[in-house]
Amino acid sequence: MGITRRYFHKLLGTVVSLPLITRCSKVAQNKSSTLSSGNLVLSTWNNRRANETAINSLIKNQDLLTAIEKGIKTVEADPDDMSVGYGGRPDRDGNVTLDACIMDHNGHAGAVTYLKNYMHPISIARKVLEDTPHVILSGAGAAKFAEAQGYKSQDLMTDKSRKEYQKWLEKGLYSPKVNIERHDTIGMIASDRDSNMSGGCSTSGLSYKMAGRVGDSPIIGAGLYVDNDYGCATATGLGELVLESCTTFLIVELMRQGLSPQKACEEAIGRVISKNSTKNIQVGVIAMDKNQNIGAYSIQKGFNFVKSIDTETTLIEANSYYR
Ligand code: SD4
Repeated sequence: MGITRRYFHKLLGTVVSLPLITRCSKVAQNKSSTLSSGNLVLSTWNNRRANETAINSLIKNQDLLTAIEKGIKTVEADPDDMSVGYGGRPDRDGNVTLDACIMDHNGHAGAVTYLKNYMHPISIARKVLEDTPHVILSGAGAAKFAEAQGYKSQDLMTDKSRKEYQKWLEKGLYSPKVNIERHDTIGMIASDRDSNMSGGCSTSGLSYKMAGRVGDSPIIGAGLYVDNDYGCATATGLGELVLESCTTFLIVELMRQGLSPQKACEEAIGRVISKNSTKNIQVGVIAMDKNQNIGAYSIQKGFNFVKSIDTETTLIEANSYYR
């Protein structure tokens, strides 16, 4: 039997907490003052069903990872969401390749990248977290692991995505633009009634990307980051820009230094804008802190997200840099 992650962590021993700088400590000390009594789930874009599934799971007292996995699976199985799982647009070679990650409140993560033909990469990412000593499995190795875990590969193209792909092949041009990319990637962050936080992210990546391309979504600190003491964040949009600025790590780090989730999101998007030409590019982020305060921001108009508190789910338009 291999070394499982749990055992691996045991081998590493207990994590020693380091003293925090004064400004950070203040944030931590305040945490009980405005604490919400309930569960909170946020997801990028109008992923209402995913949110409702996740929050219902939390209401039933299921754990955060189960709630997140269940929520994200609804999108992965939805043929009408063409940025995630089944029905996701393929790469240039006609392969649907999937990226996903999940991160728990203990700061541990699992991810799969460039995984072909499995409907539920989020579940396989969770298995990587729970049953291996690793954080990321990629490509053929991830597929081998998925098979060993009992997952079955299947064709993830639908008639619609195949037709669109055939049409795209006529010109074969690739130039990502604002929302023309029709981003629908699901990044989900959640906090339970004990104020623990976790998150997950799943995507088929950019439509018609180069074969082998991996985006931000499965990369910890880029597409998703959770620090249970301070907050969590997830991103969507043109992954290359998110990867190059470690966007979600930055957001959480800024919250750790005392910024509100909203200000942290704005600062992180500002960082992307300051280093890139972003007139036609979309990146959107959402975040929450330990007190369940939330933030969201994007480069372009048109980014929205869903928020569920107990039984109420609302779609919210994020503010953006360009209006
Ligand atoms: C990627 N960030 O692979 C993803 C794309 C995305 O909705 O968010 N699409 O770059």
